[in-house]
Formats: sequence, C-alpha cells, structure tokens
Amino acid sequence: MGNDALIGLVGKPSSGKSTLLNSLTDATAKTGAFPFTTIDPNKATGYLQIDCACARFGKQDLCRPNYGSCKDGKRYVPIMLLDVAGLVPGAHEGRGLGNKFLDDLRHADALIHVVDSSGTTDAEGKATAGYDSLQDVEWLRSEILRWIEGNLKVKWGGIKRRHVSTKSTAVETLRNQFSGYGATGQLVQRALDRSKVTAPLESWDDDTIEHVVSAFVDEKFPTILALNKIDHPDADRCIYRIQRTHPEIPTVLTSAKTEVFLRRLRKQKYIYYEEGASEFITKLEDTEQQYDLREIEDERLQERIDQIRDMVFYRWSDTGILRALQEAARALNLVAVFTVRNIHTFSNNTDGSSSAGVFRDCILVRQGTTVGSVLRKTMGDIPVAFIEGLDGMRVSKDATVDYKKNDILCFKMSR
Ligand SMILES: Nc1nc2c(ncn2[C@@H]2O[C@H](COP(=O)(O)OP(=O)(O)OP(=O)(O)O)[C@@H](O)[C@H]2O)c(=O)[nH]1
Ligand SMILES: [Mg+2]
Repeated sequence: MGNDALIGLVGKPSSGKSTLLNSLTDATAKTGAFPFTTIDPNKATGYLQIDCACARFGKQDLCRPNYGSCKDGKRYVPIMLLDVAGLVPGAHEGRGLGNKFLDDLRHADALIHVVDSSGTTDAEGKATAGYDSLQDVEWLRSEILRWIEGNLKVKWGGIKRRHVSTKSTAVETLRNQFSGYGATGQLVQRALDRSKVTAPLESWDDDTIEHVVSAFVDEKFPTILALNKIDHPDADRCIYRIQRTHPEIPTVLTSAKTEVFLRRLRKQKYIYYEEGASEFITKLEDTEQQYDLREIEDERLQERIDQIRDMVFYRWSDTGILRALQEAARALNLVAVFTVRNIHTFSNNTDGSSSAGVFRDCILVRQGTTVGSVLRKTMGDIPVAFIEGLDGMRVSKDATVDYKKNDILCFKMSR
C-alpha cells in the first residue's frame, strides 16, 4: 500500500457519502435526497493534511511537492477515496444493492462510515423524523461481518479438507481465502493474533469462525465514524448517544454539505475560505480589502451564510471534513515517508542543488513498514547500492519507518 491507500465511504443511503466525496475532492458525484442515488462507485483523489518534513528544517519556502501541495509546512498528500452505493440492513443477503456494494469495497484499506446524525432518514435512507442513528453504527458493521463470514462458511467443508491434506498453517489457508480482499499473510497473522484463537483450524466451530472474521474485519477495515449533517438542529442528540455508547470508535463531526457550499462560494469570490478552516471571511469582514471579494446582495444567501456560522462554525468550530480524512489515516497508522536524491539538501537534483525545490516525493505507508518495502514501492526492481537516512547515516532494509524515524530516505543507486 503506497499512496494508493484507498479509503471507502460507507453508510446507509442518503447519509451523505457522495456529498462527503465531493467536499474532499474535485469530484462532482451525483447527490440527492432519495435512496440509491449512487449505484456505481465513484473514485476520486482527496488530500490528506500532514505536517511536512520541510517545516522540521525551516525549508518551507523551498518545498515543491510533485503531487499535492505544501503551504507553510502543511502538506496535502493525495489519497484515494471510494464512494459506494448505500448499504441497508440485510445487504449481505442481497437486500438493496446488497452484494454489489460489498464487492466494490473489497480493496478499501479503511472505512469512513458516514452516519446521518440529523435523524431525518431511516435505516433505508427514506425521509423520516427523530430516527435514532445509533442503530446504523451497529447494523452496518454486522452486515460487513456477515458478508465475509457467509463467503467463508459456504466453502468451509472444502477449506477444512484442503487445509488438512496440504498441511497448511491457519495463516496460509486464511490468506488464500481472504486474498480477494487484498489481504496479505501479515494482515491475516495480525487478525489471528487479535482473535487469540489458537485451536487448529479444522476444529473451529461457527462461533470461532465468527470470532476470527470479526478480528479480520477490525484489521482489514479500520473504521471511523463521520457523524454528518451537524448543521441540523437535532444532530447533537444523536452525536451524544453515539459517542457515549461507542467511545472506542473514533468519531469526527462533519457537515459535508456546508463544505461543498463554502467551496462554491469561494469559487464565486463571495468568501475567503481555506478548506476545513474554522472561519471564513465575507466582504463585510474584509475591512482592509485584502481578498478582493464580491458583495453579497442576495438576502437569502446572506441568511444561509449566517445560519452556517451559527449552526456549524459557532456550535462545532468547523465542517470537520479534513479531520475525517486525518482520523481515517490515523486508524490506518499511516506515516508519510519522504524520498530524496540528496539527504543533505533534501533535493531531487543529482547535483544536490535545491533549484527545483526540496521534499518533492512523499508516500504514505503504514507505520512499521520496512525501509526495504518503501524502496520496492518507490523504485520497483531498480538495484540500489545502499540507503541513507538523516545526516547520511546508513539505514538497513529491515529498519522500520515511523513519524520522525526513517521517514526521510535516500536510495543510492548502484553505478
Ligand atoms: N443538512 C445536510 N444535508 C446533507 C449533508 N450532507 C449531505 N446532505 C444531503 O443529504 C442528501 C443525500 O446526500 P448524498 O451525498 O447523495 O447521500 P449518499 O449517502 O451518497 O446517498 P446514496 O448514494 O443514495 O447512498 C442530499 O440531499 C444532500 O444534500 C450535510 O452535511 N447536511
Ligand atoms: Mg451517493
């Protein structure tokens, strides 16, 4: 998983998945206040905000990312997002768009479960009032579990026989079964460790299988909640209930619709706004005319702006959408690794000069990934003589990466 880390947006119909995708990317996925607006998945590039290595060395002015951007040490690294069709209770048995939805998700590395916290849509995404969205948090996970469990159990007899006859380990057998989800042996091993199941695979009963699948889902699909539609006056009730009942699940409060709207106003030059910031400025506040903004003459537009200030910014501080990506990246333990051609100047020029900027390349990998694996992801099979870390110190291929540890690397090619 290099920068091709894929974050899936999941949730019941009409919770705001496509709106969240649009708010995080340049996508223009169709949105609508009726269930199953999305049928085929939408993939688009979002930008994860991280602390760039340039700020550690006071080189913000020289930082020139090849992909994404960097402003004053805040770097925006591309990350792929996938918005899929809505999921309804019973999807694993084919209800709604059932298995199609679930199949589209196979290759996601983490999930953002978009929850409609306004209480205005039921479990099927139909308009209602006072719905308790806490239920959605619970059944959604269970649908994913039952889908994977179902796929495994239909073949269990054969899986068991082959496991015994080939004298395979549990990791080998499960890796074969879970390869369709892009699972590696390491991931399966982590899932088994998490499950604490040590009994031989051929003796597993239904409960044990369920337990192992649950651990696999936790490892394969780390999930965070985006409690969306916080601009709605009833949202606080639902937010309180979910956070109290599930303090173990990371949550972010979002208003995807507000973010989309503010970005549109910015394009039309009505406001100055930076993605995810905790304020925006209209011509009224721009007393020194720094931003060359248009006057808001439409009363209804002014009312909507006032309402957003009151319901989102005053109550919740921001639209939350950037933090949703950051939380997902944290759940995945993603670390940014910077690869440079010259470890002393951090440039990519062969002569070491910074004329074309510094820290041009950056990839996202999981914490604990080995330096050798970063090498393969960035250089493929090109032979490398040795690897340098900060101050030109040699780094072994077996060393692992973490924030501020082996996260700036220089691969020296063989001549
Ligand atoms: N008030 C409010 N409405 C929102 C917000 N986000 C999305 N919506 C509205 O919710 C409705 C559904 O949004 P979509 O983004 O189409 O929802 P979806 O989850 O992609 O729905 P399906 O594709 O049908 O599964 C639309 O009318 C959106 O405008 C939000 O933050 N606040
Ligand atoms: Mg949609």
